[in-house]
Amino acid sequence: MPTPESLEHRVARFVETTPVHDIHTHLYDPGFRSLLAWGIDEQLVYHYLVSESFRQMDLPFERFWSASRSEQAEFVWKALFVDHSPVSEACRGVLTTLHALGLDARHQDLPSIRAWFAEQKPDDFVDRVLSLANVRSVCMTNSPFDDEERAYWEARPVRDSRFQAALRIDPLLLSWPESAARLRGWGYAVGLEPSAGTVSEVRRFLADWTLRIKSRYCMVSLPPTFVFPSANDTNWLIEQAVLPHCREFDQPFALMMGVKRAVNPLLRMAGDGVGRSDLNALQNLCASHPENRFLVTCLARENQHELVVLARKFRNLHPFGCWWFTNTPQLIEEITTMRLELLGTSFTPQHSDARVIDQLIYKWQHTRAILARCLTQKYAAMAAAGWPVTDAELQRDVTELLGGAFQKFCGSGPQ
Ligand code: RAT
Ligand code: ZN
Repeated sequence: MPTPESLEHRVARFVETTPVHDIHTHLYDPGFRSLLAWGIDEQLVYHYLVSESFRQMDLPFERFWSASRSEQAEFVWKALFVDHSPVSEACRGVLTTLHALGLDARHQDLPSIRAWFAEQKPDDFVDRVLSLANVRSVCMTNSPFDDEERAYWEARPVRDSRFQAALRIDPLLLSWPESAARLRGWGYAVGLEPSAGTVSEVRRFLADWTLRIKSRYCMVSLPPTFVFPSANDTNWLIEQAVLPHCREFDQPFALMMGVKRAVNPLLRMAGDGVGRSDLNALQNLCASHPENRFLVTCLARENQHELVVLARKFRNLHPFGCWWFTNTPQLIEEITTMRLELLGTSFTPQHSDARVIDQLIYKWQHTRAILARCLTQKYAAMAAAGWPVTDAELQRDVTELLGGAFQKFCGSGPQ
């Protein structure tokens, strides 16, 4: 008689074999050649690692920033992998990724790892990574305010359906006077004040880009100082332009709350920090706009419990991901368990935030292991109370958690 498979093993099997829809990344459609980052040097200059490496080297900031990308990668490699043990989550990510690709980071030096990557064909590599990470599709972060990216969209690219678009509008909502000038330059007749004409032109801009890129949702990251309602540009733009736009296109509005940009400008894009958000703003948004849907992640650990409690009160609120500084094993486990205990399966536990396609491998391998552990505990507790989970139920739950609940929450959208 074969021994029955343990619950732990069964849950891990479903979590590993169910493809994920990754709902927020900074990856690009492989057709956007210069924008799609891959390879060991890109992994090493990931800003998560850059900020850690400055703690372990004396190098002046300017010396690092004036170095070539490959020299920067060498600085990081030496500081974090050679001179010290690669203990941190971002360092471990490089190890997991190289290991999964069949490379022995311990016994190969950086030049030989580079030589291996140099032999890969980009398109084949993308396929291999998606398959190793068991990722079905990813949402990109697409900004009309990024000149290099805008040029690709204006050339009407042939799309790879695995790479879905999300319209990122931070400059529109957070730097209105400058963005208004850019909109005028692109032919939208906006003024600085929220007149009916300006609002309708902002909506025309949002509609044009939603249709051009076939966006699934609109997205912004917000500082801890965000309040709603309030008499400022961010508020009238959200209330009069973004929310009506989302209703018209039957799409959620995604808010990433709690980032303090450029806490240390010497670190450039590695210099952002975290602050506790005032979730009264989110409560007010959800309560005053029940016909809108909000996808929300919070950067501060201190906001996680309040976010989950709010989601119990508002079904138009869908928590997602363990974002950036909360994407560490201990916090993922804490946050995911809390969400399961208070929301069941009606949330999306994780997004990868990958900037380098290779990172999909480690982000999902690490998250899957924790998700399986959290779920096993919950199913064991259910079994102890007389409700052993069936395979069909397990598959349904895992599918929901790995993107299915998000897809339902998104609605059909414009496609
Ligand atoms: O996690 C990150 O890579 C951050 O730099 C941010 O990009 C953040 O995820 C964001 O989308 O603003
Ligand atoms: Zn991001």
